[in-house]
Amino acid sequence: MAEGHEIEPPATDLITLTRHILSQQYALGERAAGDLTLLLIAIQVTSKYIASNVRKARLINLVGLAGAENVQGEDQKKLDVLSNDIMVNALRASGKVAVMVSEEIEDAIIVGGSKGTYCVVFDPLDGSSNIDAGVNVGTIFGVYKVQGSSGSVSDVLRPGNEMVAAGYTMYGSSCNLVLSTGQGVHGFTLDEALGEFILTHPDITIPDRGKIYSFNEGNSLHFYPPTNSYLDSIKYPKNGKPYSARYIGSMVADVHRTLLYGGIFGYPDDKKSKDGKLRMLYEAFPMAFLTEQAGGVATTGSQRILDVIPKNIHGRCPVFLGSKEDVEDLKKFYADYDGEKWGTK
Ligand code: AHM
Ligand code: MG
Repeated sequence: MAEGHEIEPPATDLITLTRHILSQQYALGERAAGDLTLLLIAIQVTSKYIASNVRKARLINLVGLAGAENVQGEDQKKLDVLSNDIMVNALRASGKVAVMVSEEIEDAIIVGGSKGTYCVVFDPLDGSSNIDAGVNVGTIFGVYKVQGSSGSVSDVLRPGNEMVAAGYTMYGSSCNLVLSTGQGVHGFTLDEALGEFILTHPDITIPDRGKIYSFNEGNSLHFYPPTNSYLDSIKYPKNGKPYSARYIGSMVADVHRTLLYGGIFGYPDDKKSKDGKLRMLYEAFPMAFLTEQAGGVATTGSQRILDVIPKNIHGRCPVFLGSKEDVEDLKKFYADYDGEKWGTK
Protein backbone atom coordinates (compact mmCIF):
# COMPACT_ATOMS: atom_id res chain seq x y z
CA MET A 1 0.00 0.00 0.00
CA ALA A 2 1.24 3.50 -0.87
CA GLU A 3 2.83 5.39 1.97
CA GLY A 4 0.37 7.60 3.85
CA HIS A 5 -2.59 5.31 3.05
CA GLU A 6 -2.23 2.77 5.82
CA ILE A 7 -5.54 1.88 7.37
CA GLU A 8 -5.64 2.67 11.10
CA PRO A 9 -6.58 -0.34 13.23
CA PRO A 10 -9.93 0.08 15.01
CA ALA A 11 -9.87 1.79 18.40
CA THR A 12 -9.90 -0.69 21.24
CA ASP A 13 -11.22 1.61 23.95
CA LEU A 14 -14.51 3.12 22.85
CA ILE A 15 -16.16 5.59 25.18
CA THR A 16 -19.86 4.94 24.88
CA LEU A 17 -22.49 7.38 26.07
CA THR A 18 -23.47 4.98 28.86
CA ARG A 19 -19.86 4.77 30.03
CA HIS A 20 -19.55 8.56 29.90
CA ILE A 21 -22.72 9.13 31.94
CA LEU A 22 -21.69 6.49 34.48
CA SER A 23 -18.23 8.02 34.86
CA GLN A 24 -19.82 11.40 35.61
CA GLN A 25 -22.01 9.71 38.23
CA TYR A 26 -19.04 7.89 39.82
CA ALA A 27 -17.13 11.18 39.95
CA LEU A 28 -19.83 12.49 42.31
CA GLY A 29 -19.26 9.53 44.65
CA GLU A 30 -22.00 8.47 47.04
CA ARG A 31 -23.88 11.73 46.58
CA ALA A 32 -25.18 10.43 43.25
CA ALA A 33 -27.98 7.90 43.48
CA GLY A 34 -27.79 7.08 39.78
CA ASP A 35 -31.27 8.39 38.97
CA LEU A 36 -30.03 10.92 36.44
CA THR A 37 -27.91 8.19 34.87
CA LEU A 38 -30.98 5.97 34.37
CA LEU A 39 -32.99 8.91 33.04
CA LEU A 40 -30.31 9.83 30.50
CA ILE A 41 -30.01 6.21 29.45
CA ALA A 42 -33.78 6.19 28.82
CA ILE A 43 -33.39 9.29 26.64
CA GLN A 44 -30.54 7.59 24.81
CA VAL A 45 -32.80 4.65 23.95
CA THR A 46 -35.57 6.96 22.70
CA SER A 47 -33.04 8.66 20.43
CA LYS A 48 -32.04 5.36 18.85
CA TYR A 49 -35.64 4.39 18.32
CA ILE A 50 -36.64 7.77 16.86
CA ALA A 51 -33.51 7.73 14.66
CA SER A 52 -34.49 4.36 13.27
CA ASN A 53 -38.01 5.59 12.44
CA VAL A 54 -36.77 8.85 10.88
CA ARG A 55 -34.41 6.87 8.66
CA LYS A 56 -37.16 4.50 7.47
CA ALA A 57 -39.97 7.08 7.38
CA ARG A 58 -40.38 7.21 3.63
CA LEU A 59 -40.43 3.40 3.41
CA ILE A 60 -42.93 2.70 6.17
CA ASN A 61 -45.49 5.42 5.45
CA LEU A 62 -44.42 7.72 8.28
CA VAL A 63 -44.22 10.90 6.23
CA GLY A 64 -47.04 13.40 6.04
CA LEU A 65 -49.63 14.76 8.40
CA ALA A 66 -51.13 12.94 11.33
CA GLY A 67 -54.45 14.76 10.84
CA ALA A 68 -54.32 16.73 14.10
CA GLU A 69 -52.98 20.03 15.42
CA ASN A 70 -50.79 20.52 18.47
CA VAL A 71 -51.27 23.14 21.17
CA GLN A 72 -49.47 25.76 19.05
CA GLY A 73 -52.07 25.29 16.30
CA GLU A 74 -49.47 23.59 14.08
CA ASP A 75 -50.27 20.54 11.96
CA GLN A 76 -48.72 17.48 13.56
CA LYS A 77 -46.74 15.15 11.35
CA LYS A 78 -46.96 11.40 11.85
CA LEU A 79 -43.35 11.38 13.03
CA ASP A 80 -44.08 14.18 15.55
CA VAL A 81 -46.78 12.07 17.14
CA LEU A 82 -44.76 8.87 17.09
CA SER A 83 -41.67 10.55 18.55
CA ASN A 84 -43.76 12.13 21.28
CA ASP A 85 -45.29 8.78 22.25
CA ILE A 86 -41.86 7.12 22.27
CA MET A 87 -40.50 9.80 24.63
CA VAL A 88 -43.48 9.84 26.97
CA ASN A 89 -43.59 6.05 27.29
CA ALA A 90 -39.85 5.62 27.84
CA LEU A 91 -39.58 8.44 30.36
CA ARG A 92 -42.61 7.22 32.28
CA ALA A 93 -41.21 3.67 32.32
CA SER A 94 -37.85 4.88 33.62
CA GLY A 95 -39.49 5.52 37.01
CA LYS A 96 -37.26 8.57 37.44
CA VAL A 97 -39.55 11.27 36.07
CA ALA A 98 -42.23 13.13 38.00
CA VAL A 99 -43.16 15.82 35.42
CA MET A 100 -42.94 15.97 31.65
CA VAL A 101 -43.57 18.82 29.24
CA SER A 102 -43.73 18.09 25.53
CA GLU A 103 -44.17 20.52 22.66
CA GLU A 104 -46.88 18.21 21.38
CA ILE A 105 -48.99 18.12 24.57
CA GLU A 106 -51.01 21.03 25.92
CA ASP A 107 -50.64 20.38 29.64
CA ALA A 108 -47.70 19.22 31.70
CA ILE A 109 -47.84 15.48 32.41
CA ILE A 110 -47.68 14.80 36.12
CA VAL A 111 -46.63 11.18 36.52
CA GLY A 112 -48.96 9.87 39.21
CA GLY A 113 -47.44 7.63 41.88
CA SER A 114 -43.94 8.30 40.57
CA LYS A 115 -41.02 8.31 42.96
CA GLY A 116 -39.10 10.12 40.23
CA THR A 117 -37.19 13.21 41.24
CA TYR A 118 -36.68 14.75 37.78
CA CYS A 119 -38.71 16.74 35.28
CA VAL A 120 -38.01 16.47 31.56
CA VAL A 121 -39.03 19.14 29.06
CA PHE A 122 -38.71 18.16 25.41
CA ASP A 123 -39.48 18.79 21.80
CA PRO A 124 -39.72 15.21 20.53
CA LEU A 125 -39.04 16.07 16.89
CA ASP A 126 -37.98 19.61 16.16
CA GLY A 127 -37.85 20.98 12.63
CA SER A 128 -41.00 19.20 11.46
CA SER A 129 -41.21 21.32 8.30
CA ASN A 130 -38.07 19.51 7.11
CA ILE A 131 -39.23 15.95 7.82
CA ASP A 132 -40.79 15.10 4.49
CA ALA A 133 -37.75 16.35 2.56
CA GLY A 134 -35.39 14.10 4.52
CA VAL A 135 -33.54 17.11 5.94
CA ASN A 136 -32.03 17.02 9.45
CA VAL A 137 -34.44 17.09 12.37
CA GLY A 138 -33.83 16.47 16.07
CA THR A 139 -35.02 15.90 19.61
CA ILE A 140 -34.29 18.62 22.20
CA PHE A 141 -34.48 18.02 25.96
CA GLY A 142 -33.82 19.71 29.27
CA VAL A 143 -33.89 18.25 32.79
CA TYR A 144 -34.83 19.89 36.10
CA LYS A 145 -34.70 18.38 39.57
CA VAL A 146 -38.04 18.28 41.39
CA GLN A 147 -38.07 20.81 44.23
CA GLY A 148 -40.68 19.46 46.66
CA SER A 149 -41.68 15.96 47.66
CA SER A 150 -43.77 15.42 44.52
CA GLY A 151 -43.71 17.00 41.09
CA SER A 152 -45.93 19.83 39.92
CA VAL A 153 -45.98 22.28 37.04
CA SER A 154 -44.13 24.84 39.18
CA ASP A 155 -41.10 22.55 38.98
CA VAL A 156 -40.67 23.45 35.32
CA LEU A 157 -41.68 27.11 35.45
CA ARG A 158 -38.10 27.88 36.39
CA PRO A 159 -35.26 29.59 34.56
CA GLY A 160 -32.99 27.53 32.38
CA ASN A 161 -30.03 28.20 34.67
CA GLU A 162 -31.63 25.71 37.08
CA MET A 163 -31.52 22.85 34.58
CA VAL A 164 -29.24 20.00 35.63
CA ALA A 165 -28.80 18.63 32.11
CA ALA A 166 -29.70 19.50 28.54
CA GLY A 167 -29.05 18.11 25.11
CA TYR A 168 -30.28 17.20 21.71
CA THR A 169 -30.12 14.37 19.23
CA MET A 170 -29.74 15.26 15.59
CA TYR A 171 -31.06 12.86 12.96
CA GLY A 172 -29.01 13.66 9.88
CA SER A 173 -26.33 12.10 7.72
CA SER A 174 -25.22 10.68 11.06
CA CYS A 175 -27.15 10.55 14.32
CA ASN A 176 -25.46 12.74 16.94
CA LEU A 177 -26.37 13.11 20.59
CA VAL A 178 -24.93 16.21 22.25
CA LEU A 179 -25.18 16.41 26.03
CA SER A 180 -24.22 18.60 28.93
CA THR A 181 -24.72 17.87 32.60
CA GLY A 182 -23.01 21.11 33.50
CA GLN A 183 -19.49 19.77 32.96
CA GLY A 184 -18.87 20.90 29.41
CA VAL A 185 -20.52 19.70 26.22
CA HIS A 186 -19.81 16.29 24.75
CA GLY A 187 -20.97 14.91 21.41
CA PHE A 188 -21.61 11.26 20.53
CA THR A 189 -22.21 9.61 17.17
CA LEU A 190 -24.46 6.57 16.82
CA ASP A 191 -22.56 3.56 15.50
CA GLU A 192 -25.48 1.72 13.98
CA ALA A 193 -23.59 -1.59 13.76
CA LEU A 194 -22.87 -1.49 17.50
CA GLY A 195 -26.14 0.22 18.44
CA GLU A 196 -24.12 2.53 20.69
CA PHE A 197 -23.45 6.26 20.85
CA ILE A 198 -19.66 6.69 20.77
CA LEU A 199 -17.86 9.79 22.08
CA THR A 200 -16.65 11.58 18.95
CA HIS A 201 -16.74 15.24 20.03
CA PRO A 202 -15.31 15.57 23.56
CA ASP A 203 -15.40 19.03 25.16
CA ILE A 204 -17.06 20.95 22.36
CA THR A 205 -15.91 24.58 22.48
CA ILE A 206 -17.42 27.28 20.26
CA PRO A 207 -14.81 29.43 18.49
CA ASP A 208 -14.81 32.95 19.97
CA ARG A 209 -15.74 34.35 16.56
CA GLY A 210 -17.29 32.71 13.52
CA LYS A 211 -17.96 33.57 9.90
CA ILE A 212 -21.53 32.32 9.55
CA TYR A 213 -24.91 33.82 10.40
CA SER A 214 -28.08 31.75 10.58
CA PHE A 215 -31.37 33.69 10.54
CA ASN A 216 -34.57 33.29 8.54
CA GLU A 217 -34.04 36.52 6.62
CA GLY A 218 -37.33 35.98 4.82
CA ASN A 219 -38.77 37.61 7.94
CA SER A 220 -36.54 40.70 7.74
CA LEU A 221 -39.44 42.89 6.59
CA HIS A 222 -40.84 42.37 10.10
CA PHE A 223 -37.55 42.47 12.04
CA TYR A 224 -36.93 45.38 14.43
CA PRO A 225 -34.17 47.88 13.55
CA PRO A 226 -31.44 46.38 15.78
CA THR A 227 -31.78 42.97 14.14
CA ASN A 228 -31.60 44.38 10.61
CA SER A 229 -28.79 46.80 11.52
CA TYR A 230 -26.76 43.96 13.01
CA LEU A 231 -27.33 41.80 9.92
CA ASP A 232 -26.27 44.72 7.70
CA SER A 233 -23.08 45.07 9.75
CA ILE A 234 -22.00 41.51 8.97
CA LYS A 235 -23.20 41.51 5.35
CA TYR A 236 -21.64 44.87 4.47
CA PRO A 237 -18.66 45.09 6.85
CA LYS A 238 -16.49 48.19 6.90
CA ASN A 239 -13.46 45.92 7.15
CA GLY A 240 -12.95 42.29 6.24
CA LYS A 241 -15.14 39.78 4.47
CA PRO A 242 -18.92 39.48 4.74
CA TYR A 243 -20.31 36.56 6.73
CA SER A 244 -21.76 33.52 4.96
CA ALA A 245 -25.44 32.66 5.38
CA ARG A 246 -26.46 29.14 6.43
CA TYR A 247 -30.04 28.44 7.51
CA ILE A 248 -31.52 24.97 7.59
CA GLY A 249 -34.71 25.78 9.49
CA SER A 250 -34.18 22.96 12.00
CA MET A 251 -32.90 24.51 15.21
CA VAL A 252 -31.00 21.37 16.14
CA ALA A 253 -29.05 21.38 12.89
CA ASP A 254 -28.44 25.13 12.88
CA VAL A 255 -27.27 25.09 16.51
CA HIS A 256 -25.14 21.98 15.97
CA ARG A 257 -23.26 23.71 13.16
CA THR A 258 -22.94 26.85 15.28
CA LEU A 259 -21.43 24.88 18.19
CA LEU A 260 -18.89 23.26 15.88
CA TYR A 261 -18.03 26.07 13.45
CA GLY A 262 -18.98 29.18 15.43
CA GLY A 263 -20.97 32.19 14.25
CA ILE A 264 -24.43 33.28 15.29
CA PHE A 265 -27.88 31.68 15.16
CA GLY A 266 -30.90 33.91 15.65
CA TYR A 267 -34.66 33.68 15.82
CA PRO A 268 -35.64 37.23 16.83
CA ASP A 269 -38.87 38.71 18.05
CA ASP A 270 -40.40 40.89 15.36
CA LYS A 271 -43.40 43.03 14.50
CA LYS A 272 -45.50 39.91 13.86
CA SER A 273 -44.27 37.65 16.69
CA LYS A 274 -43.83 39.63 19.86
CA ASP A 275 -41.85 36.89 21.63
CA GLY A 276 -40.31 35.28 18.56
CA LYS A 277 -41.10 31.70 17.60
CA LEU A 278 -38.93 29.40 19.67
CA ARG A 279 -40.31 27.93 22.86
CA MET A 280 -38.42 28.70 26.04
CA LEU A 281 -38.55 25.45 27.95
CA TYR A 282 -37.73 22.89 25.31
CA GLU A 283 -35.97 24.91 22.59
CA ALA A 284 -34.35 28.10 23.89
CA PHE A 285 -33.24 26.92 27.37
CA PRO A 286 -31.57 23.61 26.43
CA MET A 287 -29.75 25.24 23.51
CA ALA A 288 -28.71 28.23 25.64
CA PHE A 289 -27.47 25.83 28.33
CA LEU A 290 -25.34 23.95 25.78
CA THR A 291 -24.08 27.18 24.22
CA GLU A 292 -22.90 28.59 27.54
CA GLN A 293 -21.33 25.28 28.53
CA ALA A 294 -19.42 25.38 25.24
CA GLY A 295 -18.11 28.87 26.01
CA GLY A 296 -20.61 30.83 23.91
CA VAL A 297 -23.30 33.39 24.71
CA ALA A 298 -27.11 33.11 24.48
CA THR A 299 -29.32 36.19 24.76
CA THR A 300 -32.79 37.47 23.97
CA GLY A 301 -31.07 40.67 22.80
CA SER A 302 -31.51 42.34 26.16
CA GLN A 303 -31.31 39.49 28.68
CA ARG A 304 -29.41 36.26 29.25
CA ILE A 305 -31.76 33.52 28.01
CA LEU A 306 -31.04 31.25 30.97
CA ASP A 307 -32.28 33.96 33.38
CA VAL A 308 -35.72 34.34 31.79
CA ILE A 309 -38.49 33.03 34.04
CA PRO A 310 -41.17 31.23 32.01
CA LYS A 311 -44.76 32.21 32.75
CA ASN A 312 -46.28 29.19 31.05
CA ILE A 313 -44.95 25.90 29.77
CA HIS A 314 -45.24 26.75 26.07
CA GLY A 315 -43.99 30.36 26.37
CA ARG A 316 -41.62 31.75 23.74
CA CYS A 317 -38.62 34.07 23.73
CA PRO A 318 -36.27 35.63 21.16
CA VAL A 319 -33.04 33.66 20.68
CA PHE A 320 -29.57 34.77 19.62
CA LEU A 321 -26.75 32.37 20.40
CA GLY A 322 -23.30 31.36 19.34
CA SER A 323 -19.74 32.66 19.37
CA LYS A 324 -19.02 35.04 22.23
CA GLU A 325 -17.75 37.93 20.10
CA ASP A 326 -20.51 37.64 17.51
CA VAL A 327 -23.29 37.64 20.09
CA GLU A 328 -21.65 40.49 22.02
CA ASP A 329 -21.65 42.50 18.76
CA LEU A 330 -25.36 41.89 18.34
CA LYS A 331 -26.05 42.86 21.97
CA LYS A 332 -24.50 46.28 21.31
CA PHE A 333 -27.15 46.97 18.64
CA TYR A 334 -29.84 46.08 21.16
CA ALA A 335 -28.25 48.19 23.91
CA ASP A 336 -28.35 51.24 21.60
CA TYR A 337 -31.88 50.55 20.47
CA ASP A 338 -34.66 52.86 21.54
CA GLY A 339 -37.81 50.80 21.05
CA GLU A 340 -40.09 53.68 21.93
CA LYS A 341 -38.59 55.87 19.25
CA TRP A 342 -39.35 53.15 16.71
CA GLY A 343 -42.80 52.52 18.09
CA THR A 344 -42.04 48.94 18.97
CA LYS A 345 -42.32 48.99 22.76
P1 AHM B 1 -41.17 23.25 15.20
O1 AHM B 1 -40.96 22.96 16.66
O2 AHM B 1 -42.61 23.37 14.84
O3 AHM B 1 -40.42 22.30 14.33
O4 AHM B 1 -40.59 24.74 14.98
C1 AHM B 1 -39.32 25.05 15.43
C2 AHM B 1 -38.40 25.26 14.27
C3 AHM B 1 -36.96 25.35 14.67
O5 AHM B 1 -36.33 24.10 14.54
C4 AHM B 1 -36.39 26.31 13.68
O6 AHM B 1 -35.30 27.03 14.20
C5 AHM B 1 -37.55 27.21 13.39
O7 AHM B 1 -38.71 26.50 13.71
C6 AHM B 1 -37.63 27.55 11.95
O8 AHM B 1 -38.70 28.41 11.74
P2 AHM B 1 -38.96 29.12 10.33
O9 AHM B 1 -39.50 28.06 9.44
O10 AHM B 1 -39.96 30.18 10.67
O11 AHM B 1 -37.66 29.68 9.88
MG1 MG C 1 -39.76 22.62 17.94
